[in-house]
Amino acid sequence: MQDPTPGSTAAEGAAAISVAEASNQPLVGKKDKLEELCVNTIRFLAVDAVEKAHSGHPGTPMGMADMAYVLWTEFLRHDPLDPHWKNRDRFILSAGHASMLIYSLLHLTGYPDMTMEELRNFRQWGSRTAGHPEYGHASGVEVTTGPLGQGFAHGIGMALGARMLGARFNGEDPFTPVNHFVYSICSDGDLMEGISSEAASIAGHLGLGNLIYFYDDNNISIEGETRLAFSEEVKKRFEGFGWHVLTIDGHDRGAIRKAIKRAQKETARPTLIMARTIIGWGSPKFHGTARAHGEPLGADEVKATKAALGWPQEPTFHVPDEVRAEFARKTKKLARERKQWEREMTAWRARHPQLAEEWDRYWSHTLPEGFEAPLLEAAKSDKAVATRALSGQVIQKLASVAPFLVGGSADLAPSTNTLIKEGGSIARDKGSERKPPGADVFKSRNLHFGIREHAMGAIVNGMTLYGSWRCYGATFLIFSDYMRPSVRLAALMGIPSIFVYTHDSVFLGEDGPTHQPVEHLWSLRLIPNMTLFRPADGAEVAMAWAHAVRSTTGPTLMVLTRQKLEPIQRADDFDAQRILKGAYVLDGYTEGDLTIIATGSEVPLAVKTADLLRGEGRQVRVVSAPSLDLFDRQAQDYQDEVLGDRSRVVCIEAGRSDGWFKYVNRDALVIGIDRFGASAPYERIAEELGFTPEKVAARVREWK
Ligand SMILES: Cc1ncc(C[n+]2csc(CCOP(=O)(O)OP(=O)(O)O)c2C)c(N)n1
Repeated sequence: MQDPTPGSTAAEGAAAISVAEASNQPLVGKKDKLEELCVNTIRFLAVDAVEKAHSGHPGTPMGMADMAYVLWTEFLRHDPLDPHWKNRDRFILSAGHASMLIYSLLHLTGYPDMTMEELRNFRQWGSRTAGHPEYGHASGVEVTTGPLGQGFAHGIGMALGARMLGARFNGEDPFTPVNHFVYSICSDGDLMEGISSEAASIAGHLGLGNLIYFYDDNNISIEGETRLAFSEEVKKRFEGFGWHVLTIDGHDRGAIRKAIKRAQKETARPTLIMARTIIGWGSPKFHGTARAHGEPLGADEVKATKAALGWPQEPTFHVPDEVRAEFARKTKKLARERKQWEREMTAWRARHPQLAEEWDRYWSHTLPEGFEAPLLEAAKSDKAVATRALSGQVIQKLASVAPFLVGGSADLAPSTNTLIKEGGSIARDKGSERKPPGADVFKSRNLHFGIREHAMGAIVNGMTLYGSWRCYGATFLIFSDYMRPSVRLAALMGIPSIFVYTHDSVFLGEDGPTHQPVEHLWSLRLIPNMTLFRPADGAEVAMAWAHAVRSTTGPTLMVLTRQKLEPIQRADDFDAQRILKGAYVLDGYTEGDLTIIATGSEVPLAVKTADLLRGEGRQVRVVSAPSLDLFDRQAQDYQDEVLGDRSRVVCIEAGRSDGWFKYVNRDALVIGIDRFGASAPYERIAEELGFTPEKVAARVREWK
């Protein structure tokens, strides 16, 4: 290999390690040469794919290639032929813009669906090689990354999931079914984003020693050197969080190996390996510069880089035979561990049949036949009750039949009613502030996210992605804003995370407009592929939870009241499955010249208003719409039947009105709240904003 000639570079000072210096690989011996060839293959697959797509990020994979190579060929326990192996190490490329790095690794290690054709189709319509790695597109991509910081925090959910599962199944037996690591490569951007601090803080607090993160410390982001905006001492910061921090030259493969080994031995703290690297490593002109970050190198520079690293100019997407053989050899070795695990697992099952049954239940999320009935029973009430309280009752019942259901709140559990009674707390042991919790603590079911909604969203997703859990995170609806990026990712990935949002409207009262959601219902409903429930009574709450735990294709959002709601009178033979149509005619009046449709706390209001109007001789039907997302998925005929004449509909919901016009004509009456709320007792707010039966009835009379 020739040393590339460092050309003019904007990177000075700390960033300006020369390529020759950074390579630091005395090229003696066959092994080193072969290794160098393997690492350069990763680099040039990225370079060529970005060049062909005319878009992408070549410099970061070029800089990360050494760490990725060592990790993926010597440490990461995975089997491309069984990508869902339960005890595999999880790998997260948090710096999702460097996606060609993971695609190259998946290809070279032999994931059957990551063909050369896919690499050639990088960033093209229908390919598995999306611009940023997308969960479900390519096996081996454990989580969708791209919004910086998210992958970092999702990985912490996975590590927590692993510790919790281990606490349940790694017993006295010498064989421990769960003993893998969670690895990630993250970047400056990941560490700058606030979510990583929240998540790192929890990981340090809980002593998640099964986490090994690489920080690609290359001093470069889009606008130039990171020193423009980032000068904190990352090492001290993470040590402050309680992490074990190592610093290495990220191009020194020997140092990388040593660091991973040290990290694996550190069981009481998560490890951050700060790896100093050079972005665009190998590019004579652009290495160490922001220019290498987010655009193709360009034909001339590709040529120069290939020449500098002794790489053939043609063909593009070149994988030397010996490289292919080397990856195959090393992957086969790592994959052996899977087979060994399977064998030991079979023996373990025979020794512990009951535990094995439980293990299967966790992974299949099996629920007893007819499990909804006790939920419905638990949520029955003939008194006024807040839906958050009903939800709390349902959670207890559900938790008793679904051991895989766990969750927590961002320091609001007494208000969100999400604590699993007798579920214990995942927290540090009392009296040992700096000592990580003992293994037993992870047997508990209640998570305490602290006041960290951003991380909570991502951790719930990480737990869900892990595979054995159904996990919820709870806070006030207003603070869903603080976790929206993760909620969106859950929907995009199509995973069944559960988000519980209480204090769902201005009717939370005295806390005032900072705490009163107005735009949130519609804002959340705009996210595709998720199901928002705003239940009106116990039956709807129970069915919402039943939907949430059964879902496999997207997140469920539970939106619940703080205030008490009058119970809804239901016929004895009411079929609760109707609730899952999303909207249904509530009372017996199937004919009616007016339809009032409402959600959650406005359903009892609709019922009372209808009574008033019926007293005046009008035909009125009431429709309860606990989930407009489910309603949207019903056949057109059903939707037409429920809504009736779309000019003769009154919609009532304590939130922005705009979205309702999707269901009704412009001349329909939509009673919403198109202003911020106010601080006052909720009865007064209802009076002022016109949310009383008398005021609604008056609006109806005025209208038609
Ligand atoms: C939340 C978020 N904000 C902004 C971006 C756009 N973006 C993509 S990469 C990047 C800079 C990243 O710099 P760094 O993390 O150091 O990556 P490197 O330059 O090393 O590739 C930015 C701002 C993003 N992907 N996510």
